[in-house]
Amino acid sequence: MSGIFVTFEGIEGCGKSTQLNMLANWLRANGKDVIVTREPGGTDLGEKIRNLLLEGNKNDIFSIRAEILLFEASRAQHVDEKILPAIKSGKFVLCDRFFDSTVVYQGVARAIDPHIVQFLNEFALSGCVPTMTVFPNISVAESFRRIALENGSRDRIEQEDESFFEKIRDGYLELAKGNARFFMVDGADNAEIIHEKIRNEFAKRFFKN
Ligand code: Z5A
Repeated sequence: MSGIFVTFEGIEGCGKSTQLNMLANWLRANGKDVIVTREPGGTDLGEKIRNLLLEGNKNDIFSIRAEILLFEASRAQHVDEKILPAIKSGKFVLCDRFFDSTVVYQGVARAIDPHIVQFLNEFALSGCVPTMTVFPNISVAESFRRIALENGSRDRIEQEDESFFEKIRDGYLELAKGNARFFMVDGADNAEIIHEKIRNEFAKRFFKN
């Protein structure tokens, strides 16, 4: 038996976590065994790496090579310890961010050579590619508006300026173009409407019979 692996991607505040949790609740209500996880993180080691990556200030000296290797280290542990075993035992795995984040944040926005990003991703993934990727698309202005409403402190990467997040958004739009794995939804809609669209698409892809 083999499970289903779905990732949620997009710029900060686009509603990934909200939609992931709504989908998890719906699946559980339908008797499915669901695992909810996130990147960076998802394991004890991964959560320690997450703290290293997100604490501090955007002006701290943080080599972009060290940054990408830490994201990939977290991912390798996550795949081996949690994601692959769960998929093999038939569970539904829903993950908040995965390797597409590295493609756009480190590849597009930090301008690391895409061949190196691809090589490192493949090494960390060990063949573990998501079956579906949900992408709620919002404008950068809407992203900043939502984050400001939350009133919390911004992590090291969230402190980047608007032009950084414009590159991220463009990167995701480029990645999603013509890629059947992606399901892009208008993230500016009401959360319930978005959930209904995701649920319908999920049912179409995985509960055909
Ligand atoms: N990163 C990287 O660089 N490379 C990598 O390989 C990986 C990650 C894996 C992790 O942050 C950071 O690491 C991230 C990328 C980088 N940095 N940035 N920026 P994260 O994933 O933990 O956090 P985040 O990306 O910043 O997401 P978030 O702030 O948690 O937002 P979200 O999950 O997309 O949205 P949300 O929490 O569901 O909603 C945000 C707010 O909007 C909240 O108040 C909601 O109530 C509200 N909301 C949600 N949906 C709606 C709708 N439909 N309408 C109105 N308001 C809404």
